[in-house]
Amino acid sequence: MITSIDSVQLHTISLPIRTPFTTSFSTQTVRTILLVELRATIGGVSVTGWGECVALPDPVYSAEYIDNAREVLSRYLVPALLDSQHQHGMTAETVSHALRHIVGHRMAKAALEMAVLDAQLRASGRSLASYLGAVVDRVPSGVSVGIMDTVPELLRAVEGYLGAGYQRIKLKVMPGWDLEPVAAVRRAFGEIPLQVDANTAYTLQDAQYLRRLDEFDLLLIEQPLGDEDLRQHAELARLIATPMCLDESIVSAQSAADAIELGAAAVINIKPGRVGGYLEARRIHDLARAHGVGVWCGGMLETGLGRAANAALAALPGFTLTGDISGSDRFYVRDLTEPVTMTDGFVAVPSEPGVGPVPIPEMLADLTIDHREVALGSA
Ligand code: NPG
Repeated sequence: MITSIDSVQLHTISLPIRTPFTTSFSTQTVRTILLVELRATIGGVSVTGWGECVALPDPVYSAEYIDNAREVLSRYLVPALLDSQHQHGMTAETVSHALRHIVGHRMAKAALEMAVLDAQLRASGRSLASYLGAVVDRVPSGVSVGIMDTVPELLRAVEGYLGAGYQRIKLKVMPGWDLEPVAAVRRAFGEIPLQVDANTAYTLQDAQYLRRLDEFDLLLIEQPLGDEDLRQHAELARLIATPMCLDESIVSAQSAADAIELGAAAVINIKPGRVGGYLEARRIHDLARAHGVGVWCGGMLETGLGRAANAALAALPGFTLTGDISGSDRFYVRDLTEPVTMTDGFVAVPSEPGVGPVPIPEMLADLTIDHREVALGSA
């Protein structure tokens, strides 16, 4: 039980990305990230917990964006947490309940829950992997490859990742960049584990066109249609042979249950930030496993903090597909934390107390573009 929350600070950092990363919705050259640093007293000991918010600077992947996450944390979520803490006491497991009257804002809520969970795990000397129920000490590493200007450029990038040891390639696709790059990668690299991600770029009218992807024997097609198009994904899944995977559409265990029941998802990409935190992520894992639906852990270009935490989640038994958990150096020359490394195609599951490695103070200072302390008032 947490005795008191003593301070909450919000850091916004800007981390340069090695080479521009293009998806169907944007091109990223820097990753701007909001971090939550929460100091709490637990069992008479002062501990600091860190949370990473996966929201992007603009509302192009989901409705949330960084400025709004900062605002909702300061104005609503942190005050609600304090209130609940004073009235009922608090643990990481009660955070989502304490915040439930605030609608949506799952990425902001996830960051706050992650910071509380980190503090709690550090106070008890426990790793996230042990807390969640990890069954392996390393997870296979896949890589997400952005949309490029030319096919030869794409082939060079894929060759480099395969040479580095990545076990699965995910190609970002969109209208105008789909059949040709997929065919070229299949032709050049043979039977490698390959999948595609459309980030909502198609409509159901494209069904016959998307069917042409079937001949490439892909592991799955991820989120071809809009985030609210559950029924249409189910329809599309009946028209194509490539297994249907959902990302943006799955925001909770409820939406996962609906998608499974409707036949809209043969596979689910679980991103803890998107679904409101690691605890909801585990619920979705449990639900999917009970229904024989495979899951894998997605990525949002996290720093080492969220990346290591994702590796812990991906070590649960239902994560039967290779996730987007690449080494820090896939995106960053220098990470905020000690880097997460990919060795022989695997990323180690951290066993240290807490959710992941803490920010390196000098790196945090160098990368910070905004810092504010949330006024805790007299509540
Ligand atoms: O390895 O962290 C990673 C990136 C994986 O492609 C990836 N993420 O839609 O899944 C996605 C995509 C993404 C990136 C989404 C950034 C939103 C922001």
